Amino acid sequence: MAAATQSVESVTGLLEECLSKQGFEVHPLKVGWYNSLLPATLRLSCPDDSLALVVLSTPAMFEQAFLPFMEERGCRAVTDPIDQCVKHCVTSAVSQCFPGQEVDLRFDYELLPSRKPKFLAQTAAHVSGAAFYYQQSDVTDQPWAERKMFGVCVHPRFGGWFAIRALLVFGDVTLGSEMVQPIPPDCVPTRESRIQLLEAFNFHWQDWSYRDVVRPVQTYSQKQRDYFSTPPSQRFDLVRTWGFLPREDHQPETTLDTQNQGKGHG
Ligand code: B12
Repeated sequence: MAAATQSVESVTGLLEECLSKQGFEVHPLKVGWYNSLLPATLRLSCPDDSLALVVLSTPAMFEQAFLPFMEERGCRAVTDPIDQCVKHCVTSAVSQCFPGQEVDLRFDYELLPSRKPKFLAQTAAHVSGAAFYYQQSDVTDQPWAERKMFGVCVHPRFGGWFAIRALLVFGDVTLGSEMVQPIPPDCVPTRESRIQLLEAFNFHWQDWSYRDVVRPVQTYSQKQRDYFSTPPSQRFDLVRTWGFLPREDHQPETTLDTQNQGKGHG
């Protein structure tokens, strides 16, 4: 497909058509919006007017993509099963929608040789307008003294019941200057609610209360909650109890530079 004929709407729409059926959302952004916030070591190396798409998983991904993936492929005790599934869905969608086109795919769990993340998922989600990234600096008169508080994105429809999975960079699709950067909905507007959100995310993330900071339209099913509440090392045993049998007859994954964060980000 010739790059010159592609508009942001056509690229986003094509991928969305494939991935929305599997419980993913796709949001476009201009690389420059992302790069302008980051130090050189974390910036993307393509031109600032290039198109990128950030891919989020919604609560439906578990039933619409993950369980069918496990059914079809069995569980493979190599890398995290959710990561394998997301990679499979995104890679297949990209080769189906953009055959022969060069697309730089980056997943949330991948690291650069410098051990830094291949992309900052929350910054990308914020600049695309998909989910507001609440950071320590968004709280005036902070109550935490010198302590570092990790920031968290809140989706206007799913609250914290989603994850940011991938960034697709189209170095040969150039966006015009008329494309305006969207502002993500500020659904946690007060100082008190932001403090509550950041404290829940940093001090009690295991109870998942941070996910309900806004009333979500959909949350994770009981099965999905059981899955993510299980420590990553025991998830293979859990999925076996659901009837998914292990398969060892596969080729190992080819991305040797990838590494799980060990937390099993859900
Ligand atoms: C490393 C990592 C961790 C580490 C360190 C956390 C951290 N934030 O540094 C640990 C292991 C502790 C961790 C834990 C968790 N994590 Co984690 N983690 C990551 C990971 C892989 C990279 C984050 C990172 O290193 N950032 C680097 C730091 C320096 O970035 P930063 O603080 O945002 O700073 C940048 C911005 O401020 C930017 N910037 C500057 N100015 C401005 C201005 C604006 C407007 C903006 C937008 C940006 C911006 O510049 C800075 C860099 O120079 C991301 C996935 C990814 N690839 O991004 C998931 C991720 C952040 N984790 C996530 C989650 C859910 C968790 C857990 C709840 C675990 C879980 N299983 O669910 C816990 C919660 C935290 C806790 N209490 O422990 C989710 C968060 C989703 C969300 N809604 O925001 C992510 C995005 C993964 C995902 N797939 O969705 N995590």
